[in-house]
Amino acid sequence: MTTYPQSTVTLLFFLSLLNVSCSKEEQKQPNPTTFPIRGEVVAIDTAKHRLMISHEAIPNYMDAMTMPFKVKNLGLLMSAQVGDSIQGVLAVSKNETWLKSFTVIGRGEEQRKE
Ligand SMILES: [Cu+2]
Repeated sequence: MTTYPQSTVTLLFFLSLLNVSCSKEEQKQPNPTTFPIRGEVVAIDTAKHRLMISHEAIPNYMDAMTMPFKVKNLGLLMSAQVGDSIQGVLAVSKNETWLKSFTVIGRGEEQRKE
């Protein structure tokens, strides 16, 4: 059996730690494609981290429709209210699609009454 010097073993150990700290997703998809998106929030599902959005057509990606979008950042998700108009950036990787960022550009009926 071959024995390795202690320094080599230590180096390999740290390299393996580095590897674990990078998610598989990031390794496979370092640069997700992004598309601008505009739409209205129809429903909010904080448990599943999803916003149901009635979105306008996204050139070169999809037609206008109502569908759920994953929002990874819970704080961002909570910044929206049902009825809000939002404008943001949709990220699309090989394995997933998610709403990377957005800003509320108009408050819905419910909020305007208050
Ligand atoms: Cu869609």
